[in-house]
Amino acid sequence: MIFHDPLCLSHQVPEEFAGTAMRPYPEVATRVEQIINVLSNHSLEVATGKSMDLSLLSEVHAAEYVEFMRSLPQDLEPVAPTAIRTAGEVRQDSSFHALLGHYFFDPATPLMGSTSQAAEAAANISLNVADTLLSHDRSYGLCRPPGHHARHAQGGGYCIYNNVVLAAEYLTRRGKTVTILDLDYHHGNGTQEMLYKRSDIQYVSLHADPTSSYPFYWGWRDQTGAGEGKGFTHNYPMASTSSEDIYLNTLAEALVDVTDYSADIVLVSMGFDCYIDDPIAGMALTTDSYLKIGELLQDLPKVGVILEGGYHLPSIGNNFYNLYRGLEGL
Ligand code: OKP
Ligand code: ZN
Repeated sequence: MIFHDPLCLSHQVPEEFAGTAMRPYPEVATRVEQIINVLSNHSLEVATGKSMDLSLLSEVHAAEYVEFMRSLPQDLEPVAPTAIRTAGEVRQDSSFHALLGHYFFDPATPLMGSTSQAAEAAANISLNVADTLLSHDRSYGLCRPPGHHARHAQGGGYCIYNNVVLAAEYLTRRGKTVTILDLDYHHGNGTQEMLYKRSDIQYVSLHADPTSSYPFYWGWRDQTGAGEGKGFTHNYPMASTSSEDIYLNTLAEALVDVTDYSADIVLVSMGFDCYIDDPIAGMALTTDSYLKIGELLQDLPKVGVILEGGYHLPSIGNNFYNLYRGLEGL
């Protein structure tokens, strides 16, 4: 099953702050539309799925953060935080801008009136993917906005809710062990942090070297988990310009961790931004590489794919389809 919700397309912010000037926002609705186009050209249908119980959202995330998102006015024009609260406090009567800097860790993640609805639709898709995996071997979610940077009580990095952690939590509550395999170019700092002390969800990530790539402060090789979770986080930082060879060899290495852990279900936090022409990244995967990645994952018994980044248009459509082909053995 491939899930999509038109509400995910309603979050459309025009630009982000890029150091000295604004630039067009790369996380556009067209990304998902192009995936759907390619899928429908191959006669593959996407479904909206069921309305799932979203109360889990306020457990995985701080209830007050979810409440803040729900309180945004429907007609809010795109706006990003101006100051990030790295210290100090917000108070009861703190202004909207004060709260924005409190609930976001990144000045480049604008919000607008439809953002909360879009983010809940993405979360709902992710829960549909998880639920489907209880009875099927494969499931895909065209989630947007993405999720892997989102923290327990903060958004950032284009992410509002951590879709993949939500799916993983849904599954562990039904007795399953889960691996999250994060193949986005950027490290999933939110995912890592939310699972760092847990042993029932393994986190394995391939990503660009944090010394030079966003999110800069996480994803080091020696971050391997803490307490109960010691040994259940595996980071594979790579040169930010890595070739297909380096990428696939590193993936083969990381898959040893995955098979050693032998989770009931593998959720792939799937970004397509390692693609050679991605406008905000720098690696060199091709459309063919995604077929190879799918094939490398083909023997895993149960796999769910949750969309994260990937900003080159229109290649994202064919890249998604090739991953699908590899995973399905088509
Ligand atoms: C989201 B996902 C790059 C600035 C990056 C935020 C990137 C968020 C990526 N020069 N700003 O992991 O694809
Ligand atoms: Zn990314």
